[in-house]
Parts: sequence; C-alpha cells; structure tokens
Amino acid sequence: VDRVLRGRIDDRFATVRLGGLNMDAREARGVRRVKILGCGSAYHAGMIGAQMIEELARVPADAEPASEFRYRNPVVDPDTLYIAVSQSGETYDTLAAVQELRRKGARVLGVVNVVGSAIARETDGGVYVHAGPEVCVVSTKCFTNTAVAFALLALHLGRIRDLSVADGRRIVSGLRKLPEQISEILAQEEAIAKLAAEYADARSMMFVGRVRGYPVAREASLKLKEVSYIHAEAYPASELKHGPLALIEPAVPTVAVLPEDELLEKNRATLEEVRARGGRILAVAHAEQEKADHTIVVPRNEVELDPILMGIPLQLLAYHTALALGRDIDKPRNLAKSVTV
Ligand code: F1P
Repeated sequence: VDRVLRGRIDDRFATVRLGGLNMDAREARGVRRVKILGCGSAYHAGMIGAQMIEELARVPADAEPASEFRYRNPVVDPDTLYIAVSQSGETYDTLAAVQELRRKGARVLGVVNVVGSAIARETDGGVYVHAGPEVCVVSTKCFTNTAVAFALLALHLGRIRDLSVADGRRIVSGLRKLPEQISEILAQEEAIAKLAAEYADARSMMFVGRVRGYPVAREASLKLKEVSYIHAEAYPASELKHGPLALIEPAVPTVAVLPEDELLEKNRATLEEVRARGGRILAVAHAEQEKADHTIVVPRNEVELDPILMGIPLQLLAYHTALALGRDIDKPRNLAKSVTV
C-alpha cells in the first residue's frame, strides 16, 4: 500500500498525481459515467472502485465482469469512461473487452499491476497498482492495492469535479493512515488463525454485507472458495430475506462485514435474523458485536476506505482455513495465474 501511495499524494491541496491517466481536466469533467470491467478479484476491486467514484466524484459508476460484458454486445457510449482492472494484465476476457471497446472508439483506462502487460499496453492510460509480484495464484495484496488505486482515482476525479477540499483532506489523511492500520490487522493473525480453525468445519459459508461491505463479502467468499474449497455464497445483506435465509443453520456460518456507516443498525438487524435461525456469526467490524459469536475488530478510518481495511482479515481467514484443512494454498486446484483463453 505504501508503494501505490508513494509520491502520488499532494497533502497541501488534497489532490493526487496520476500522471499516466493521459486525461486532462476538461476530459475528466466530460465523463458522464464510469464502467469498470475485470474478472474474479479484479471485478470485486472494481465494485469497490465504482462505489468510491460515485461517492467521491459523484459520477454514476458500476462494475461488471469483463467476461459477461464482452459477450453481450454492449452499447458503447462515448461519454462513458471505461476502466479495465487486472492483476496480471493478461486475462483474456478483460483484454478482449478492452480491444472491442477501443475498436468502437471508447476511451479505456487500465488499473493494472504488471507493468507493460497486454492490458496496460492496449489501454489509453491508467494507474499501476505497484503491488509487486503475486507469488501465489490468488490475488491478495493486488486486490487491496487496486482498491487503494481506485481511492486515488476517485479522489482525483472528485477534486476536478465536485469534491470539496475539506473532504479531499479527510480522504487523504485516511489514506495516509492505511499502511499502519493494515499492520495492526496483520498483527492479529494468530487470533484469526484460531477463528479459522474453529469455522473450518463449515459445510458452506455465507458472506454478507451492505453497500460498502458487499464487495468485500464477495471477495472474501471467492478467496475462501479458491483456497479452501469450502462452498461459499456472498449476498447483499438485504437479499438474505429473499430466499437465502433458508440455507442458514449451524453448519453454515455467516461472515458479516460491518462498516461503521449509516447502515450499521440495519446490519445489526441482519445479524439477529441469522441468529434466530441458529447460524453462527463471525463479524468484521470496528467494535465487538454482541449479536455475533466472534468479532474481528479493525481500526477506524474514513468510511469510504473501509472496504480496503475490511478485506484484509478475511484474506487471512481464507488462508488459515485452507491451512487448517491441509490445502496447497500456493497451487489451488483448477485456478490459473492468469486465464488466457
Ligand atoms: C483475474 C483472476 C484472479 C484470480 C485468478 C484467476 O486475474 O480472476 O482474480 O485470483 O488468478 O484470474 P487478473 O485479471 O486480475 O490477473
């Protein structure tokens, strides 16, 4: 995270320098919509990015799996800024979406880790996330750094368009706190390993979150699936009552992501619904949750940055669950480093 922030923040003016965007202020003001495309963890980081861009720059934004986008003959809109996200920069579905968009005259930026990769070369500009090599197949630090890169991009667009200096300062000081806070979370590894051993008997796991918590829930469920092979579902918390509550029982614990935003009370009500059905609950929150069986407490920052912090303990949870089950974490079955077909 230090690396993605380094040299990019101007504290005095609460602005960021993203030289590689190749987009001047006039062009940035002309963006009417942002569409973010990626696969797997990159798609989930893109969901976080879309929320940040809506919140901080007030531009309508959404994310879609690149693999879906490329097959559905999408309407390509000249006033939409397209952003392709990829750790490897080689994922074929994402690359194909970029090539198709550019053929149709769209502006496409990349948020990419590997410098000089195919997606980095094919896009009009972008932000490198500087996460270093992902030594294992699954994306972890790159997911976190991509979310930070999106916070920078959202701040940049926001300062050009709508965001007040005061809000800019608030976000900048939050970004500055991240590396130390992440170290605090990593220092809880032993306790998280114990929790992982406790929940490793799960038949399936349910991950829930609302708005800022939802992309984190999705990514946490993907991480668990990828490395532990435990079946996991992720739902927006309000969708639980539209069917999936039927799955809740003691063998199906719920992991709830609870940012401390205006939805916290609603989220606590969800915990009650799960509890009433006999489900165990592991919460990720900024304070102990009495409705949960266990809480992993993460440091407070600006709520907009919560998705960055809250994903990290759940990456550790997936890792230690896989370890407890004796899985080969660095070579998970059926997962390629980059999917190039
Ligand atoms: C996308 C991705 C990863 C996943 C695995 C397969 O890769 O879905 O998120 O962990 O490596 O590919 P990328 O486009 O971000 O390189």
